[in-house]
Amino acid sequence: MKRLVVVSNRVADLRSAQAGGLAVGLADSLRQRGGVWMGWDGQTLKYEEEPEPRLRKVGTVTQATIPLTEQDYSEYYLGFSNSVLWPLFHYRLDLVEYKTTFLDGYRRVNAKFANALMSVLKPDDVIWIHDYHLLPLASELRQRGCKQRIGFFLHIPFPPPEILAAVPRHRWLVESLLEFDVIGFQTNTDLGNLQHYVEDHLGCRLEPDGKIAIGEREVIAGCFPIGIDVDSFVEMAEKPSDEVQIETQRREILGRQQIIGVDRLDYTKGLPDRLRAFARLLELYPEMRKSVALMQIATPTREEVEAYVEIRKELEALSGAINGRFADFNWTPVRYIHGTVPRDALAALFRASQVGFVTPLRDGMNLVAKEYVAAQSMENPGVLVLSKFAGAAEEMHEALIVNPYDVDDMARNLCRALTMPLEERQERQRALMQRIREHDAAYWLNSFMAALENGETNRAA
Ligand code: GDG
Repeated sequence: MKRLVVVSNRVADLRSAQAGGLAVGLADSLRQRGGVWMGWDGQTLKYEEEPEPRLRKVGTVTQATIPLTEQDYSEYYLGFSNSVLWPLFHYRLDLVEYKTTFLDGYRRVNAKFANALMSVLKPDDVIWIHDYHLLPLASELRQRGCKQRIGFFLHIPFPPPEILAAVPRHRWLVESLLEFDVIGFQTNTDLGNLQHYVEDHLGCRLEPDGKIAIGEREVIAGCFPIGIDVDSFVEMAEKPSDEVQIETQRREILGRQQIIGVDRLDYTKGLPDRLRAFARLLELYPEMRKSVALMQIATPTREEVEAYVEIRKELEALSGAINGRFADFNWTPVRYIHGTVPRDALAALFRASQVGFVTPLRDGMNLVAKEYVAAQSMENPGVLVLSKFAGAAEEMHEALIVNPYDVDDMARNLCRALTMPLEERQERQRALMQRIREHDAAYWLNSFMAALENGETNRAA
């Protein structure tokens, strides 16, 4: 087997629990196969230096990390990646903030990654690059003479051509993307969006097997839905800590149900309307008051970007207002936690909650939806209420699928979930569990590697 070299903006700490889908999905997959993982070490230097990657072995994986400068951080990371590409790829043109220096920084850091990577590569390696920070990296590597096969996986949505056309230099971005040998997306919708763009804007031809023909070259573009390590999540869910057990028993004695939401605090996750939907539930169904509470864990992220400061303020105000309006001396309707919870506690909390409430406005996949299902017991499973705009909705049909912009629709489905008969819950759980087991982390890794190493076209989704 060839050595696998993975590259992403950050390298996750493989020994500790992480918040963030890329870290979770990749760590689960890479631990199994072993290899090299290269990325930024999270340090910012005041002055430019051409960095040598720092190597560190953790189990089967060698981590290779480089620092960035403060200017890189502001232009490449906060700027082009998170103030242009992130909002735009999530269809949020209103939140895009563009400056010319952002694009310069983006290109400079991709060149820096390419230089560092060239110093660790061996001729027989196979390279797998991740996410929107590194769209032009294959092109940079090819310019430096890299001959190895290079794959790319986009964890976030790929927007329709009319939206993509709003990014400055969008044509250059997509042409750079086509320098990869394999391009992977989460859903068929994302794949279709790239196909439309390359046909309409670049005049490329699509082969009957889905490959994109560019002159003499062929690029595989496919759908590879990311999954989780189901067994390890089940194991964590089955072993609740004393603290979680006591809290669950207290609720059971009081006859109270719990709705749970867990997200990075990001404007794409639909959090304000999720809270409004919960308030609407209490308005529409007064009998639910005191018998249900919402626990929302919102993990801080990208706090230097203005849009994230705004969403935090909005959520704090909303949860305060809902509690002010409905709370009683012995019942708090919303428990809003702005912080990070250990992964095993998260699994146990999912199992102890009767509804998993996952309502992004747009999401590449959404691993929380899969984790909530993995955590349920077959004897008494909870119900997943899932946004139709999460990539996960393409596979998880047995969830209650909602429109995250429609507060009434979400409230009605919350009520349906909270009152659903056991038999129906079990039927849905059985089907969902089977699906997340079929498309788990190992399947994702293996199907992508089959395309990258052997040129197999993926027909999974
Ligand atoms: C991107 C795409 C795609 C969250 N809070 C805590 C915590 N988490 C964990 C969750 C889950 C992960 O972080 C979040 O993953 P998601 O998939 O929901 O979302 P993104 O971070 O936006 O991920 C997404 C993903 O990449 C993978 O391709 O699915 O669409 O946007 O695993 O459990 N983990 C811990 N404490 C927390 O407080 N331990």
